[in-house]
Amino acid sequence: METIIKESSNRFRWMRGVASVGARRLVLTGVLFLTSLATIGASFTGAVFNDTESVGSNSFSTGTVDVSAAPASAVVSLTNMAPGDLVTAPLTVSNAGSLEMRYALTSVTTENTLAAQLDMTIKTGVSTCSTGGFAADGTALYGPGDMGSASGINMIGDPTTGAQSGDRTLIAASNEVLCIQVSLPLGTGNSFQGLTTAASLNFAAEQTTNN
Ligand SMILES: [Ca+2]
Repeated sequence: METIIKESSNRFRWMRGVASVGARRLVLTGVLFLTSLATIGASFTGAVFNDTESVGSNSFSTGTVDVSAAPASAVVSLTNMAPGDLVTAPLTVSNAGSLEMRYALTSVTTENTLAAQLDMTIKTGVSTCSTGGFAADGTALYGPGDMGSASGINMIGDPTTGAQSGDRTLIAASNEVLCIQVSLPLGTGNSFQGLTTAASLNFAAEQTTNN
């Protein structure tokens, strides 16, 4: 009886040993299989051809609108005027910016009485911008009309944003000469003696692009 029990106990241990070896083999096989999968996966991700390209230097800059006038002041001045006197002088308007511009000119005077009595004419294309040459050629842009007013008179175009009748266009780095003549008409009465007025010729420029 005891022998039978020992025998079956030994057989049980043997069977357990066989089962244990089998489990270890199964685990080892599983590990090897997973390792193989990982290796295959790694070889797929690491072996594709690839490339990149960078498009650089996408730079932007803004242009400029810059109007200048020469001479910068006192283009036409005359003191101690008598009826019949007149003065003529050129004024160069330049586009000193990098963008095409459109400009307007407004005259603002220190008072209204003498400013309204003085006659001002502005022309382009005058070959000889002098009192003697003024009438010979050119195209009138203004006048003869008032020299200005305290609230301002638009002589060339309109400083309002956008294109209006009379606005002048100048491409970048170009200029044009305005020939200006101011006269005190011969018929000016005694009430205008001893008056003084001063005009500021105000240029307003704006871009023409998208405007
Ligand atoms: Ca305008």
